[in-house]
Amino acid sequence: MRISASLFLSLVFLAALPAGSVSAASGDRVATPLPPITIYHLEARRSERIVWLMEELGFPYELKFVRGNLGASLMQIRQVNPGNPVAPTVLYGDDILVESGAIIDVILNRHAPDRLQPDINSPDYPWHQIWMHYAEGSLASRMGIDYRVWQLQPPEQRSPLRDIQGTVQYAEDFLAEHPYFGGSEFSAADIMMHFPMNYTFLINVVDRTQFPNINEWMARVEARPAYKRMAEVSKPDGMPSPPEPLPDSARPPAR
Ligand SMILES: N[C@@H](CCC(=O)N[C@@H](CS)C(=O)NCC(=O)O)C(=O)O
Repeated sequence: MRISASLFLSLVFLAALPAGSVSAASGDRVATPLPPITIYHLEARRSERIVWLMEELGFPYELKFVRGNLGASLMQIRQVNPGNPVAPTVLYGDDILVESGAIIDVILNRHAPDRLQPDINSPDYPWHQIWMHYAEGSLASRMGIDYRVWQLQPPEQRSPLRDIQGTVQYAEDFLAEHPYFGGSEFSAADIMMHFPMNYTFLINVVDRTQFPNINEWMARVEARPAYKRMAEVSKPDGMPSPPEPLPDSARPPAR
């Protein structure tokens, strides 16, 4: 079989790509080589999203945390990122990256543009974007506010404003029609949604038995080999210092 000169050159180029880079992506986006990545981590906290992403992609990374000691892990983060010591803090070459959604976007768009996100022109793409942002912008923020407020003073009636119940219900309704937050396929939006969804159930700000689609989705994504590898390396003992669940009686009554 004859191989044309340009095909031959492409094959040589692909073979020479360094670890962490991929071939030309969909459209005209081309992956660039991945710089060294170090993930500063707190066990079973948001930084697990980046570990999970790297495991899904099969990309190399170094993981820094002190097993079973969130305070000591946070001290490590403070040393590299004193101005904003949060997890994830990611050393990306010489740069320090924060905000899990932004970190995921940088890694995917630069180094794996054809992975873990629907094609930009597909019907799934707007939904993928919505859930990428909903995870922190709506779900995590309402979960945190309602938990703290209801802990201090259990409400006698439900607020007419959107609260965590409606915020989770919206996700439940979406999953009645779609298998993943990425739409028809697993995407980085599922990685973004998992942490706040799991935490919402853990702190008992909603009754998780009311959300069968979310429970089923959670079991399905947690069965992924990359999730299991992430759990093994980044939370070998589960969650240290878990938050105290809200008593059922501290949730507002149904409308
Ligand atoms: N929106 C940020 C939130 C980062 C964040 O608050 N991380 C928590 C862990 S889940 C943290 O580092 N907390 C330590 C602290 O607040 O001192 C992201 O998505 O990365």
